Amino acid sequence: MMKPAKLLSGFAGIAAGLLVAFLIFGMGGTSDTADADQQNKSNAEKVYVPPGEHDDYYMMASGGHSGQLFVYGLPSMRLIRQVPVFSPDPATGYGFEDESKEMLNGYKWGDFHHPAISETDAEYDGRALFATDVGNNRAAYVDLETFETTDMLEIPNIAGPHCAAFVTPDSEYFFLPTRFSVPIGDEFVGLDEYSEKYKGVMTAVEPDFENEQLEIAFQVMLPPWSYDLSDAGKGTSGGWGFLSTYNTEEAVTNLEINASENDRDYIVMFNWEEIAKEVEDGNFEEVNGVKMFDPVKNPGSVYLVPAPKSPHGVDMTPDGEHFIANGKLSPTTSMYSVEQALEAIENEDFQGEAQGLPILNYDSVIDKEVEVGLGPLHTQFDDKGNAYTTLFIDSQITKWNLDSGKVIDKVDVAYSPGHLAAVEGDTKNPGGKWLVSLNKIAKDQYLSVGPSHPESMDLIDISGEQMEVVGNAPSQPEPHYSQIISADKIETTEVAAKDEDRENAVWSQEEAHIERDGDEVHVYGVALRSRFVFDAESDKPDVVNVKEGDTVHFHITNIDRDEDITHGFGINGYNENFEIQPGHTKTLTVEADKSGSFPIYCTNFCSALHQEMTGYLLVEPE
Ligand code: CUK
Ligand code: CUA
Repeated sequence: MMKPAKLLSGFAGIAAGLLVAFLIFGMGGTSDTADADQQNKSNAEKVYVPPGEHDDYYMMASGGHSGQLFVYGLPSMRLIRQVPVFSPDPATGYGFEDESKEMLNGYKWGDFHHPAISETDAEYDGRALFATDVGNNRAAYVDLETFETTDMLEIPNIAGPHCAAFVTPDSEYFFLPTRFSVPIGDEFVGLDEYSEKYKGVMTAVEPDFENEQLEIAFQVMLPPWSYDLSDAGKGTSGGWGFLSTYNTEEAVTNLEINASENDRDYIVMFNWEEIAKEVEDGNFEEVNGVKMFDPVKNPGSVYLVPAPKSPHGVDMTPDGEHFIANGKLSPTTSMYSVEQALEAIENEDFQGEAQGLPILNYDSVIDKEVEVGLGPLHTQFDDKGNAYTTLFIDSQITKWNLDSGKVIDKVDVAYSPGHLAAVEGDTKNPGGKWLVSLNKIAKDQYLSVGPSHPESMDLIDISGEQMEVVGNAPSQPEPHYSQIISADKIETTEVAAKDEDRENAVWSQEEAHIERDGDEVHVYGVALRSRFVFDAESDKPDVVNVKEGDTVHFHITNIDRDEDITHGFGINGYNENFEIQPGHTKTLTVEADKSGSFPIYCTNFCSALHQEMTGYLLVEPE
């Protein structure tokens, strides 16, 4: 230790001393830069997942108007998979091969806003994810063992189920209230009768986990307002659902101005357990084959709570004792007490009614108003009694305490956050480790691919007192919402079970054959590394001969039963392609309306001889 001191003697020592002093006092920026570098390094370590290792969480992000689901790993923010839900996908052949084509039923797009993971006892259970389509009024079941869409429901009597999906604590139902109001029934009604004849409709969908299917249980007729966001009660508020409304002005045009006149809109509180009982007792009318419940004719299950101007998100606290409404045009967020609301209902403590529904007295129900900042949209929670609210206008996240209502911290995000998602954030036990800000605008964040830039997301460490932005990544359009589930709750199927009785399946090369019935041709083929076998008897087993005008059904089984050995099936010049996962059977129906020689080839690189995995479709002219 003495050596350096010795070196600092005499003139050299003075010069070195000056240099040190200069470095410390003269160039304050250098130590700032060093601090920032150190900070970046330690942040990078927090989110670094080494090659071959896995993330701790799955983030299931909705793809908005792409109609798809995007699966990211956290904390790395790596995009792991795009799962087609409401729109066709040429890579997997979703919407091309028969089964998914039938499910999509001709729809070209969907608008997927809010994913909901199934729950058991108010915790994500990792069985399924429910998706809703604002664009074309559908709901879908995504199986989380295979990450495939297994069922699609087209829902009548509704327009734009934006205020969805929220799942009840034991996945009895998930609810789809609508953004738009439309006339009930098939009769045409003009906008001059909007207030009387148009209705917002909420649909209760019942999942069937065994068959991975969905069914409409009932619908509830609501006033002609816009329903924006929702959440399910749990604990004290179990059995209840909460929706935010705007346009209670009932404007039919120029909503930007006309739907922002009232100082207050409402949170709709409804007792779904009670409504389900009423429906069971026959208190409904059938509309287009669905049981429609009218809460005005059957009072006692739907109530209104005044909320700050044009509320957007409504979120239940993890203990189910409070609900929080964010008024997007107000600088405050309102926190209500469930206990007080139930008491007000009990005592008929009403301040009036709207469209035949009682309005609870605001002062009796409000717990506190919190000054969070400008443009509050959505709120999430941690495991320490704190809430996190996005501020769209301020481009910030506010952390505030649920008990005290005090703002603890604010952090900048890039830019204009809509939703935010905390790990296990909608459950009764939020994880408290990470929060992702889902930003609407990326501007200068990445290499420009202008004029259209991606959306962006910030990863925020919320384990400490202060929030810390530790990562940022572009995201796929458009991340309205996501839910983040602990990776150990997801158990995937790697290879489909060999089912000897499966319709249209052929389990060996020797059994591959072609059947003809008039102009219907059925090819029972197999795909394996690295060939197609369509007809074992033929000296050219990978060639299919048909006549112009025939309908060809390719039933192809992937008999490679190894993890991740997927084969593709593309027909050159016929505009068809699909994938077959290991152990699966898929059917593609092709109208052979064009004569000629069309190469068939495997489109998914599967082996060293993948390029050799080919065949021909020969269509003889009429
Ligand atoms: S909405 Cu609030 S920011 Cu569709 Cu959930 Cu997008
Ligand atoms: Cu099979 Cu490439």
